[in-house]
Amino acid sequence: MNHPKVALITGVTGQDGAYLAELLLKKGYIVHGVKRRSSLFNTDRIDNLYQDPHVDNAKFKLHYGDLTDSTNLIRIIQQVQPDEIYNLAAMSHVAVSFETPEYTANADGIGTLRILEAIRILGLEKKTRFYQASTSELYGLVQETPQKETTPFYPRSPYAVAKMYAFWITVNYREAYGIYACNGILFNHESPIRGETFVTRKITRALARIKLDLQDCLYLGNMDSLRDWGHAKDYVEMQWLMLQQDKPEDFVIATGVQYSVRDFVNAAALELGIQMRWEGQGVDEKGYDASTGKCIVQVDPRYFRPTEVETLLGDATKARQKLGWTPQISFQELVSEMVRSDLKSAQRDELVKKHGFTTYDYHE
Ligand code: NDP
Ligand code: GDR
Repeated sequence: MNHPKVALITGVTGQDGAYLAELLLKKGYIVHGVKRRSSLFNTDRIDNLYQDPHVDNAKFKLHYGDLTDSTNLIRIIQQVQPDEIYNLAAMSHVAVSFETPEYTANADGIGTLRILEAIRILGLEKKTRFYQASTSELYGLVQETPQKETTPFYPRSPYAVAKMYAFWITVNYREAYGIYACNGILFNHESPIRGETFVTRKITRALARIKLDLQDCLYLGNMDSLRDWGHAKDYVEMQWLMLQQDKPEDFVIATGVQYSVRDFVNAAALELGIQMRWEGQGVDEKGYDASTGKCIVQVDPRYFRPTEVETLLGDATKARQKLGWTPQISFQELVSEMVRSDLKSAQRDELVKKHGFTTYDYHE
């Protein structure tokens, strides 16, 4: 009988980590995840996958760790002896990277080097395949539209610069040491478990709360920026596929369709039955609910970035041809799923606000 494959996921408590762990468990893998120590529980997204570590044969195991600690990474990789490592851990918020540039470089850039070095130090170059979570932010100030694997990079934030180091060190270790190492250059991907401060989730969460009178206004930054938004569930499938090929290569993963932040607001509002009407331009722009006349969206310059990535649009032809991949979930389905999920949470909060209690079956 074949032994089950063993995977190690850094960033397992994040959006992609949670979907990928679920996918790999379904495929029969033994999955190890690295989680950070936190003063509060930080495993919400993977609690559904939890397996009691006290029983034998648990298929999902967690280890404390951090990308800034190479001793810890070496020890975990030595213990786990993974067939595949998915390096998803990162300080992943572009705006926050301007506030914490040194930490971001350490975790997102050098952190990747630490894992690759651990593979070498432990002599696992021929055994362990490595996936690096690269990003469309590498294209930054875009040099070509749409962006594909050969489009030159021009990073525009400390986050993107750190990820650029991680991209090239992955390529270098592949070429220098023959490690099966790939970069997935993934364009933005979202879901109901997206972090609440990324723009899509911020919008769906706020509009759901505004709909139920739990919040008055949604403050946003650059409403004109254009993104190629896909669904995280689709994209983790690609991360796995990239490690199943005959030879390691880098791939762009994107939908090839672009929307603005304002389009996203409109789509979420439509889903909630809010009739958006827009006034003015730039920083003065306001969005009203036409049915009530209430101003519910305003631009707050505090959310502008020192250098912005105005437009991203991916060309995933290579992935389509070589990995046989096309995204399954449309933009409208993505928005609808996120809105429904956030409306449910808002309904729970509404009950607590009105009556001081909730019930489990309300609006299920
Ligand atoms: P999230 O921010 O949701 O998750 C990031 C994960 O990394 C969390 O588990 C977080 O832990 C962990 N983490 C952060 N810093 C460290 C550290 N120093 N050591 C160990 N773990 C750490 O990101 P996503 O799931 O959205 O993205 C996954 C990866 O893909 C990231 O590397 C991101 O940069 C990249 N990416 C994401 C895209 C997207 O659109 N989602 C597009 C392209 C690339 P904790 O839960 O404790 O905070
Ligand atoms: P991004 O995602 O920077 O593309 O990085 P984010 O959702 O943060 O921003 C997308 C665009 O929306 C604009 N924007 C706002 N953004 C946030 N967060 N909050 C706001 O209030 C707001 N108003 C407007 C931004 O300026 C930007 O143009 C994400 C992350 O997941 C990265 O880790 C990943 O590498 C890239 O996607 C691909």
